[in-house]
Amino acid sequence: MLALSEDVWSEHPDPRGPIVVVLAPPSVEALARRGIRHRLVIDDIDAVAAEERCRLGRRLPNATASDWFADYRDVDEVGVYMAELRDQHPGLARLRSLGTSLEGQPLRALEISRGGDIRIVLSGGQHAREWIAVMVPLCIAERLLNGQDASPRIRAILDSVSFVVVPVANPDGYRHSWRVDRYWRKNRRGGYGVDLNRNYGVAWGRAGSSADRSSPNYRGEHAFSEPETRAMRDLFETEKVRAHVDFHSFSQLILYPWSHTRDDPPDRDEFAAIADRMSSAMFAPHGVKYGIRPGSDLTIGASGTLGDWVYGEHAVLAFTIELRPASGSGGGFVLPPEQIVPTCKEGLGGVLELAEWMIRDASAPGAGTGGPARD
Ligand code: 0X9
Ligand code: ZN
Repeated sequence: MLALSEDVWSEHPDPRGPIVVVLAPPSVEALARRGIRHRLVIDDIDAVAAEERCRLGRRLPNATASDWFADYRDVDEVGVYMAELRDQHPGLARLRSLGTSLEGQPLRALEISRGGDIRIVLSGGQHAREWIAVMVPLCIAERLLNGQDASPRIRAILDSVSFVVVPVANPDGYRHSWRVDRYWRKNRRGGYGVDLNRNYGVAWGRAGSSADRSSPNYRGEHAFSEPETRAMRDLFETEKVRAHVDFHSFSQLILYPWSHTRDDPPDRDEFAAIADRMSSAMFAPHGVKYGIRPGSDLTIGASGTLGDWVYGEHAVLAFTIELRPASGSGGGFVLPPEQIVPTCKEGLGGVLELAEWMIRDASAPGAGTGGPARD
């Protein structure tokens, strides 16, 4: 089955469940001939991308602040918007450069801090085509900054928690997915690209990653071979981070370590308890369900992921959130723009819940002595 497919779009939380794959028409016919059960969820992914492109072409330039999240934004627009947020909130927001991508683009982070010493990193866009995973962390940053006046809850969180938001962790791939290939996943190394979420140094090279450059899961020459993953490594190595959410799409899942092994992580119970709260908070705004799983539960494992590295190397509580849609029939990576703001509300709900958990955890008796995986 997998041999017929060029690209797995999403896995199923049940290892025996169906996966969403991209197939050329002759391969679809081959499936039928072999009697493999299947269902067509999107007839023509190129037509879907062309329709989106057409819409984006008609979009008015210079979106105003109030409609910025009405549609997707390219890497340059994201950079300008991050600078605007910084300018609107001097003293609270700071723009940082974490490094430079392979093609020379800045790896930008927006730091939101009133001095709170619990640090949470929110990242998105490791996978170029997952556009909603760029918009959501940025929109969460916007809500934290602009929502605090009206929200005592956000103010209380910002008293204790500092956020570092990296919405475009793969700027070259993201630019390529806007300009050339909507379904591009990796960075742009050598034109073939490295899957950044297989390039980290915990279990690098193991199952669920590929040594083949043409694979969507190509892991690179060695761990941290890519400037984009080295920049993230430096971020986690230079400051003590307590929790991390890496946004992806799609499948509506909250994943926690490990992805590379079925062994339970030392903090399994805490992960499951936090994820449970996050999932409820994400359900609250619109009744949309986000399932909870260790990453290794998915059909195919993954080795060398960012989440496994930050947890395994730095004991950071690491979640990977797969945003909307639930499945390929919801559009896959091409999520309708009307869903950006609702998906952001869900993401914000999850992140606020995580932040409050971390605050309670830090003030609990014995806090700081840590569990088995903490220093
Ligand atoms: O494969 C990935 O890197 C993530 N999924 S995505 O569809 N956004 O590419 C998930 C990583 C975690 N886990 C497993 N695949 N087990
Ligand atoms: Zn992804």
